[in-house]
Amino acid sequence: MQRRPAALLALVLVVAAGCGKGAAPGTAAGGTAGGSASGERLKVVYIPKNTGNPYFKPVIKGFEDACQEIGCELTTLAPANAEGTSQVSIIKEQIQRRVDVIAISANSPDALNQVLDQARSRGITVVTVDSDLVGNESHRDAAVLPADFGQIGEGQVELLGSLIGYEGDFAILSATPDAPNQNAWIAGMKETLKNPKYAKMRLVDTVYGDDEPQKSTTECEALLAKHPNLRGIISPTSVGLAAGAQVLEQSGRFPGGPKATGPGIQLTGLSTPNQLKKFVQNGVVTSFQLWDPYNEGYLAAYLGTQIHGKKLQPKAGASIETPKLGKQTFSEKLELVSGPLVTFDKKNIAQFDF
Ligand code: RAM
Repeated sequence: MQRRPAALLALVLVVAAGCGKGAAPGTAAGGTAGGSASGERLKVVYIPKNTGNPYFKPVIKGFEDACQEIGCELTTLAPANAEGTSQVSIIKEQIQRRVDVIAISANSPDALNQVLDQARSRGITVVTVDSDLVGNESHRDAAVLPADFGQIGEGQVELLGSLIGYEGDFAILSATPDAPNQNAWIAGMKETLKNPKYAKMRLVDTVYGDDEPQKSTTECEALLAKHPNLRGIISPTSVGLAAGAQVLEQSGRFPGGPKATGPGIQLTGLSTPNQLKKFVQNGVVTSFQLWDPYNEGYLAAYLGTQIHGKKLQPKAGASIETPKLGKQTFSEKLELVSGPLVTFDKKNIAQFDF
């Protein structure tokens, strides 16, 4: 996992501030290795899930750095919300613009199939990043995932289990109901719960904050009101976990908190260290997990441009090598894993800045 200096982080914020639907393209200059046959630099567009989510800033920074190294031209455009069809019109515009590579963190496992097929029939390379077309993988060329999707769900259940003594009611505060990555991780959690080790943990509710801070806050407050015996919450979304931590702090029901019943409620999930630092340091959240989102963007830029330039043909067992991340090998579903999954707690969180 990389620890990037504060100066670089500030640059991310400046560049990302200009990103959004209709915003001026963020263009990274560089060498010529990513040039098309005609000698022009390859045009890469990255489409995150939505604007205003700090998670995507380091992903974008990874794309920018890779495009500097490769010599491709990068544009980032995101819809205002993470609803299932919100990315369709952006993809259509990018087909018109004749980009070479579309990299996308998908908001739906299937609503994009048709428009992505259209893009590919025009010679555009399509790679997914962070959120894949789960079950519809044939509509993209390849994917970058942060970790094996099954393992993320398993890791989350094990982490919560270790925090609550493997016993008690818990709920999930997710992103949107369609989110392909969260849904795959939740499926992994449910599978894991079948293991006798977790027989005394009971999933009592799953709610959706839509990766919006306000909706996530309201949904988390409702969970606390509805389930007085709740021992834990897993929020496998950076937006949900940050909002949930705020709610739990205000409720006083965190472990050792003024309104805690017994051992209190353990809130965990996936979020960025910078969003959670304060809550780990003041004891509202004990531990949570993530990977470095930077690696996803960095690897995806190499993946998309190498496929487009016919330097790489994705197939199971084949591999790609990048200057910063070394060698990675494709899975059966043509996924690359940028990883690693890291657990953050009071002991290590100060070391991370993203
Ligand atoms: C949110 C998004 C993203 C996910 C992280 C953990 O920012 O839903 O796709 O990877 O959480």
